Formats: sequence, structure tokens, C-alpha cells
Amino acid sequence: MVSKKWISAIVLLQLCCASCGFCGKVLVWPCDMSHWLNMRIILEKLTERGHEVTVLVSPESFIIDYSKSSTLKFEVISMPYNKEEAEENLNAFLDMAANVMPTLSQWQSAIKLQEFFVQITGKLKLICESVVYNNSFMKKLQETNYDVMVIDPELPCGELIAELLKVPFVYTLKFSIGDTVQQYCGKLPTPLSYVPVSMAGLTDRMTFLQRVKNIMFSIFINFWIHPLDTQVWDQFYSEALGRPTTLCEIMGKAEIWLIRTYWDFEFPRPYLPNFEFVGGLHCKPAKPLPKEMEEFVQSSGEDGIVVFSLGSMVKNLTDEKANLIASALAQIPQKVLWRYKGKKPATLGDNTRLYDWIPQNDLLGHPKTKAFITHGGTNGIYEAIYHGIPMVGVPMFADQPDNIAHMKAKGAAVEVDISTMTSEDLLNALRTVINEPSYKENATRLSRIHHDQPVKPLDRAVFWIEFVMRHKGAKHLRPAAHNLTWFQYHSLDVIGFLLACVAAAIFLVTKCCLFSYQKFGKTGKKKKRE
Ligand SMILES: *[C@@H]1O[C@H](CO)[C@@H](O)[C@H](O)[C@H]1NC(C)=O
Ligand SMILES: *[C@@H]1O[C@H](CO)[C@@H](O)[C@H](O)[C@H]1NC(C)=O
Ligand SMILES: *[C@@H]1O[C@H](CO)[C@@H](O)[C@H](O)[C@H]1NC(C)=O
Ligand SMILES: CC(=O)N[C@H]1CO[C@H](CO)[C@@H](O)[C@@H]1O
Repeated sequence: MVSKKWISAIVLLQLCCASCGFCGKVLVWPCDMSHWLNMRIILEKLTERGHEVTVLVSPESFIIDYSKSSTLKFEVISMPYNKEEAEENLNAFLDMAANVMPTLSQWQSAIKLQEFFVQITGKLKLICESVVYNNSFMKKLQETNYDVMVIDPELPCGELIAELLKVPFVYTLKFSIGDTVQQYCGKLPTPLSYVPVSMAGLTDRMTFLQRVKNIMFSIFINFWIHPLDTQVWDQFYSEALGRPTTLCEIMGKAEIWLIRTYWDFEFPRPYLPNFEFVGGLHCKPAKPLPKEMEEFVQSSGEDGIVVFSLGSMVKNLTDEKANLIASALAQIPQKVLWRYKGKKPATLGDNTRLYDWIPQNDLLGHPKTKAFITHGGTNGIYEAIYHGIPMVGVPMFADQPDNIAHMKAKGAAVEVDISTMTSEDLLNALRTVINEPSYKENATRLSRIHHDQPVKPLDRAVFWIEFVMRHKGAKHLRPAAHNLTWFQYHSLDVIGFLLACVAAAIFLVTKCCLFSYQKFGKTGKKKKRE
């Protein structure tokens, strides 16, 4: 019995060492909510390959369930907290996201989102201080000798911990307000003439006025609203590291940037060798549905079903909005599965069922699925792309309007404005997406592109994390742009120098001309007089 156990242990060890060469230690700084769903997939793959993964988690987490046993190790940050208060704050934010954000312009929406980040700065700093100023805890982390940190940069602190521990780190992110983090801290080239900045709601084909908007929006975000309260963090990072530095400088030390999109979603754009696009890494083939659900789906017959989810962030809509949506859904021949936790709308049709939770990926992969009504979160969009399902987008906030704009530009989605829509609008959008074959064709094409990759996105993500572990970083991929000042980066110093040369040359030439004119002109006159 014992020997059998030993043998299997040895086999396991060998398996690991065969697959990854060595078993490393990974420290993780995650972000809650939908970000975690995506990151967890990478972490579980890493543990499957024999690495030891430790997640630093705030006790106030909502989705990161650190009390459940899992292959991941959780290290709960020791700090004062009040779960009820945190829950209240989250609900207030979610309510605003669902019911206020969609009525705002992109500019106002960016301001609102930034206000939220500023508002929680105190809380974020407290979490960070509880880690970096707890000497015994930092010592423990130091002594564990981690090989790499995997960090979601949505909320700061991860990179500071990595810098203090002198551990190389890998970022995983989708977007930052106005792309500031990638652009300024990661030095990702972003020609604003054809790369729309995030939250502007534009595509890569811009008219003159849209290009004006793109540049104004970028300036507005970078120089006007300052996402993430940079001043506070710059000071905090400088104090913690004992030398003057900035948040952006430390963020720029990321060895690899794993971006959660791919060219099926993204518009073609320049990128750097340390940027890897791994969108859709969480997608999987569909599994069978629960029996009751499968029966409902089968009862739809030829017409098929529509899957409807506004994501985990939207819990309740106003009664008016919910009724308007329900009455539109009641008018289509398809059966509808709607993930909704709010009060049951009075106008709910017989063809619509409400669920607290749905197995979204399995439903989208079901052969009877005709369309997906979505708020435009990246995870959901990727599941639709993976299974080739056309979409009706009802974006709310953050990057959702952009995501839907991308899908619209690729011909796989129709957008409905949730703040102004009527029942008729939603109904027309659904009919268009279901009945016009081009939407299905375009969605299927995106799906084919997504599946036709030399290496699967999850394997690429894991490869680069292991690469950083094996080589203690990926310095050979790091652009020298990080060592330049902004005017050197844009060659303003060289342009200035060359302009000065030209000016000097022009000055000299005119001086010479004047001189020779004076000299020879005068002598000429003299000669004439003579
Ligand atoms: C530091 O962290 C350890 C381990 O998480 C914890 O037991 C301890 O209470 C913390 N110390 C302070 C001062 O918060
Ligand atoms: C949604 O629910 C929250 C509490 O859960 C409540 O405060 C808020 O008013 C509700 N919003 C709407 C539009 O019903
Ligand atoms: C870039 O700057 C860093 C820190 O200032 C320095 O260690 C490094 O050698 C510099 N690299 C180059 C290529 O100049
Ligand atoms: C943006 C895009 O590629 N749209 C395509 C959607 O599908 C129709 C029909 O196949 C094409 O004509 C469009 O060009």
C-alpha cells in the first residue's frame, strides 16, 4: 500500500519534471470579480503542471473563495475589515454601474469610473500597507523564494510587493482607462490615428472627427482625470522603496504582459515582443446541461434559444427597464434563458425563464443557441466567439461599450443602448441578429480564426510564466524605450537639434549673403562711380 503511494508520488514528480523541467513557486496578486474567473484558469493550469501557487487575498474578497479547499494556496492578508460594509459599497457601485453609467457619455463615464478608484484609494492603500509594512509577513514571503509573481494590475500594490521581494513578475490585464497603463508604463506604441483608446467607443476606421475625438479623449484621460490617483501612489511607492519612484515606473518592470484579447477581437495594431495576446484562454467545449435546463432548451424545437446575461455585476434593474426587456423577449419565437436575480418582471412571457446562475459556456456551445444578449464583458464575448454565436450588446460601463464596438465592426453584433431603448429596439436587434445570416456567418468566421492558432492561448500564457521562472525574467524582450524620457522617446530633442542646425545654417547663409552683398555690392557701386 505504502509503496504504491510512493510510486505514484514519484511518477507524479517525474511527470511534472518532464512537463516543465522543474517545479517553481508562484505568488499571485489577483483582482476580484470577473478578472479572477479568468486568472484562476491560468493558476489551476500551473498547479496541474506541478508548480506551487500562493494567492495573496484580501479578506473582503467576493468571488475569490479562499475558504473552499482547492489546489491553490491562499494567504489571507491580515487587516481590519468589515465584510458588510464592503458588500454595501460593492452593491452601491454595481447599482450605479447598471442604472447610472449607461446614461452617461463616454467622458462622464470615464470620470465616474476614476472617481470610484479615487474613492477606494484609502482602502487599497490599507490593503497594501497591511502587506508591505508587516515585516514578519514580508520576511516569510522573502524566505519562500518565489520564482515569479502573477499580477492583475487593475488595482495597485502587486508590483510593489514584487519589487520589494525582488521577484520578476508577469501582468495579466484586459484594459486600463484610456490604455494609459499599457501605453505609458508598458511603452506599447499606440498611434492614435488608427488605434482607438479604450472607453472612447471607436473602431480602427475613424473619420477625421473621430480621430479628433480619439486624441482629445486620450489627452483628457492622461492629463485631466489621472486614473488611479497617481500622486498618492507615487508617494506611497517612493516611501515603501525608500527612493523616489513612480507607480508607472514600477509597473513598467513587468517582464511579460498577457493581454486578454486576440486578433479575432482586437483590431490589428503594433505591439511589443513582451506583449502576448491570450484572449479566450478560459473557453472550453460545452458540457451537457442540467436535465431540467436541457428539457427546456429542447422544447424550443426548430426556433432554438436565446441566452441572456448581463454578467455577475448586474443584479437588479429598475422595474420599468426589466418589464421593457421582458416584453420584448416575450415576442420572439425562441425560448429565452435569462440570468437575473432581481424581482420577476410582470411582463415575463411563457418562453422566458429566469435563473440565478446559468452555465453560460455550456449554453453558448449548445447547438440550439441562436443568439446571446450580453453586457459585453470580455469573458462572455470570448465564449460567444469560441462557439460562433452572434450577439446583441447592451453595454453598461468600463470597457463594455468598446468590446461591443469591436464586435459590431466585425459584423457579429448589434448594439442596443440600454438607457434609451424601447421594447421595439431590443426586439428588432434580436430579430436582425437571428434572422440575417451575415451575423451568424461573421461570428462563425471569428470562431474559426480563434480556433486556428498554432498554440492555444492558455498554453501560451503558461509558457511565458514558466519562461520567466526558468530565465529569471525576460529582459531580452524589454524595449529600451523604458530608459528614455518622453521627449527622447518622441525624438523631440533630436528634432529640436536638427531644427537648430537648419536655423543656424539659414542664419549663416543669410549673414554671408548680406556680407558679400555689402562688400561686393559696395565695391560694384564704387567701380561704377569710378
Ligand atoms: C502580520 O502578518 C501575520 C501573518 O499574516 C499576522 O499573523 C500578523 O498579525 C500581522 N501583523 C500585523 C501587525 O498586522
Ligand atoms: C438594487 O438593489 C439595491 C440593494 O440591493 C438597492 O439599493 C437599489 O435601489 C436597487 N436598484 C434598483 C434600480 O431597483
Ligand atoms: C536602464 O535604466 C536602468 C535603471 O535606471 C539601468 O539599470 C539599465 O542599465 C538601463 N539600461 C540601458 C540599456 O541603458
Ligand atoms: C465586417 C465583416 O466582415 N462583415 C461581413 C459579415 O458577413 C457578410 C456576409 O458574409 C460579409 O459580406 C461582411 O463583409
